[in-house]
Amino acid sequence: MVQLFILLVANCQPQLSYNGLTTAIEWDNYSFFILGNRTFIQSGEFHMWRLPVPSLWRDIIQKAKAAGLNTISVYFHWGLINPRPGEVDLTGINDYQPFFDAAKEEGIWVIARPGPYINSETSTGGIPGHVAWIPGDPPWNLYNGELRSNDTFYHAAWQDYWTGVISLISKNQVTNGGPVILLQIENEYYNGPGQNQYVDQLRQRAIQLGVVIPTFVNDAGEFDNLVNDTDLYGFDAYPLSASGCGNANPAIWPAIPTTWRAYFDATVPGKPHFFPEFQGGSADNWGSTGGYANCRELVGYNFQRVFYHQMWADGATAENFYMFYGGTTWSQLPYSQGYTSYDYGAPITAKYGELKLQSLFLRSFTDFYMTDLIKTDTTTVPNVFITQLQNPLSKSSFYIFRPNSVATTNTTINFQYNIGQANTLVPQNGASLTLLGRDSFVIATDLSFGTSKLQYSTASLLTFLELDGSDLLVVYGYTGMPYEMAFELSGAVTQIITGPTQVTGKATNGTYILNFSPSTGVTLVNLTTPSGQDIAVLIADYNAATQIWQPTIAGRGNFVNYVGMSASTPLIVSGLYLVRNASLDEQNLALWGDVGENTKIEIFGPSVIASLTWNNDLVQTLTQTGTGTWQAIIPFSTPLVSLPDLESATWRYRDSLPEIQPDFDGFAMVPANQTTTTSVFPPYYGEPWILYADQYGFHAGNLVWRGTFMHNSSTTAPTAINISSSGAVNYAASVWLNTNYLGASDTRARTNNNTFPVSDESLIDGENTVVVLQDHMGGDLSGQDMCCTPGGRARDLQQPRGLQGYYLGGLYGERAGWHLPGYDDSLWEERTPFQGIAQPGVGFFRTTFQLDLPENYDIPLSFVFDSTIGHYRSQLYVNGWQMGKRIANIGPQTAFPVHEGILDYHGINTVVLSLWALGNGTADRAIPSFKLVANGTYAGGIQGISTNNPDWTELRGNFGVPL
Ligand code: IPT
Repeated sequence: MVQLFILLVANCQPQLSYNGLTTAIEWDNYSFFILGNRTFIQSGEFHMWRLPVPSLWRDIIQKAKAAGLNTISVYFHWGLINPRPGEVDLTGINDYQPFFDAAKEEGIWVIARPGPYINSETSTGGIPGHVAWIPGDPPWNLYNGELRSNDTFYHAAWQDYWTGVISLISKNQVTNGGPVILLQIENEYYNGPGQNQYVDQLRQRAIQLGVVIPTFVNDAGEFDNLVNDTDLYGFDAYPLSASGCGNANPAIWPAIPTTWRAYFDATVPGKPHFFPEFQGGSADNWGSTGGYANCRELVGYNFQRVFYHQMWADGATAENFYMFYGGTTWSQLPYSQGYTSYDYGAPITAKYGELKLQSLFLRSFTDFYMTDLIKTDTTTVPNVFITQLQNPLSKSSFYIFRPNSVATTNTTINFQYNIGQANTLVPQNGASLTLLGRDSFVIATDLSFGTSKLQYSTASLLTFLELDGSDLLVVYGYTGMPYEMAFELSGAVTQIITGPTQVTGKATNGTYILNFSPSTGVTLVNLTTPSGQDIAVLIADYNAATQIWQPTIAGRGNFVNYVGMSASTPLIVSGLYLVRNASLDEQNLALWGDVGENTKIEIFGPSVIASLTWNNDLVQTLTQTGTGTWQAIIPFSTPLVSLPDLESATWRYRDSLPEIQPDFDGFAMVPANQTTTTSVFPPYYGEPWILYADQYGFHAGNLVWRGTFMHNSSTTAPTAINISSSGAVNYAASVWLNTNYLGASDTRARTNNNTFPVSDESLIDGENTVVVLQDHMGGDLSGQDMCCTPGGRARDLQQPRGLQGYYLGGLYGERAGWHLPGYDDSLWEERTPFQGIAQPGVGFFRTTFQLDLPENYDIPLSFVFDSTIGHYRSQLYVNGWQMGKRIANIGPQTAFPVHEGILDYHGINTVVLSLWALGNGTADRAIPSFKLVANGTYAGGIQGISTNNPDWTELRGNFGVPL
């Protein structure tokens, strides 16, 4: 007896590992432990910098929490935080303290991923231009110098950023009462000379700055990189490929990987199976044909079921979906191939329901956090791949079913299978289990919930809760498909069914078996025995299940809203669009959330509830049903949403290419007069000047080059102008000589060499002006275009011999601040972008409008361009923020979401469009149409969103810039 007792204790308290700095985060080979609790880290990726409205960060956090996630993983952006040498800015949109505070308050852990390099489809992977262009030795590494190594120049370059960002993260560690549990070092990096040392330098400096939580790396795949350079190791998996999903064929899936478990076991024995990034959607590229709609289909619900379950089958207990909410890669933040939207086909815009079903299951059934692989079986049922996992302590098993190969994913397979301790062939009633093509499901057996015992359920488990002394198990299945559940229940069972689903029950030898095929909606089955055993089962069809919410109720002490800490989950709400939060105060249940129509809800909660408030208003319709649940109607009234018609609005216009005029005064341009470069791409011609924009501090966006040369009747007339330009893929360049448009270079190549013939008439006696307007599409990413193709990195722009001097600047309108609110355009010509401009060039168009949208609603808005093809590029500025870049001849993005906070929903808004006409046709010189549209109307949302839109006076006026 004594021996047995010791054995049990040893079993319950496994040997945990920690990093020697804190036991707040520990692990064993099964999972992580957070503050002593075995935890399945179920995380979603979110980039605050892709949602530049700090008051909205809580919105994403609440939606993650409501989806059942317990963690959010975040990248930080070096370039935004450290835009210039010596300047570290953690204020305004870079002040992440409100994010950490909100995460803590809502009960969400945070995985911090500050890079320094982050990839992430952002220019140069987040490395600021001033660093990407530091001098170095000839490149053996990613960029110009020895970036991302222990090189001394680079080492000096990351100090300021790292000190700033790590100090902030350190302050918010779980050991300091904050939400941060893990710190990622670098991103998808490799073993290599100087690289392991670099990773160690980053880690050591972080520790010096107070980091005690474990550090980890994310390998780009099963590549054995940096395995023991930090405390923990994970690898990223994008089984359907990670970019350009807009061109992918959603019907084609590659093989379902089966190597994950063996790789983890071999590579990091004794450590949890951790996916720091697992495909949650996909990025898309300029010129894709299907856009994000295609991504949502490719990486859709079926993918979530088959591949996420496969991750579980491979023993994963820490998974982060990249992205949970994608957002907007606004301004010039995209890398050269990415367009403005980073929608990513992420779950917050699609697939939220399935993610929630999986996450609530994981949150509720802790037996799943510690399992051994019992078997994989590909022979018993032809074409079905079956994995059995079992908890070594409770002996609960989880059988995961999926198609054996992608070849059979269009076939429906019906079968029976032996499961559980009792090795029961299920379903026992002679019906079948059904695997529907691209699908996967999990059958749990021998599972305790509360004081009850489930022998098995072929219906999927969602959650359970204790309801006034009885255990309520919530399950779901597809409408019309047969399911079977067996409970340990002895004695005569009384069964009461409330709801649309037909349920039959049968008692045999201490087992009570339920059979049903879900009808639409929810059905409550109450089972009671004379001995007072009570089990309730709530059966939902799949769609109804996605509308079930289980908000947390705060506990006491610290970490009050964390499941697994002191928060409780004593109720579920069925039928709503979104439940963000709940509190149970004496007898009042308060719910907060969003609703888009009058909605009938049902609440399964403790009997103390006597009243209900929804978004702080008393719900009058609350009634208690015969079974003790509550029903109510959550009212929705359609508000008046009036949006301006931008097509009939007054727009003011001004030419934004005065540089082509002979008397142009050089306003706000810098001389491009450097004569040396550390670039490995030598200039082709045009010595002595080096015309690489990055050398002058211009790392992105529209660039204007202006050069002059002398000509008169005694000099030989040039016959052509040669321009070698480079701006990364998808860039374009337009060329003018003395106000004459010579033409454009727009091939989607990284670099172009063009010869523009010059006629005698276009030359003038005296000073001649050459102007080149080009796009710098942003830096490339590692592993892609990093080396050895001119233009991938060096944006050279080289002009003909004989030019005497060059000047460089962004668009005139940007230099002058025409995109900013408060700029006085009253004397400008009245002209609309639909009228456009008279010849190839650049125009700025401004309009303002008042918004007065109803309070207490969430009304997402987008600016939508016509999808008609023209040969123009346009940037959209909303209240000074550049929120979109449209390339009409490349696409695909036409709709540009702009959040409240950038838009003032209760005030004046300034919208500005730049129009760069690259062709001379009518369609090239005008924007066909441009509208402001609402993408939905929900009562609820996040209230009190503050706007922070500095105006012209603040941003330009103080610097003495003329109007
Ligand atoms: C992975 C990067 O770590 C991440 O930043 C992002 O770029 C993602 O890809 C694609 O959206 S790299 C992975 C494809 C191996």
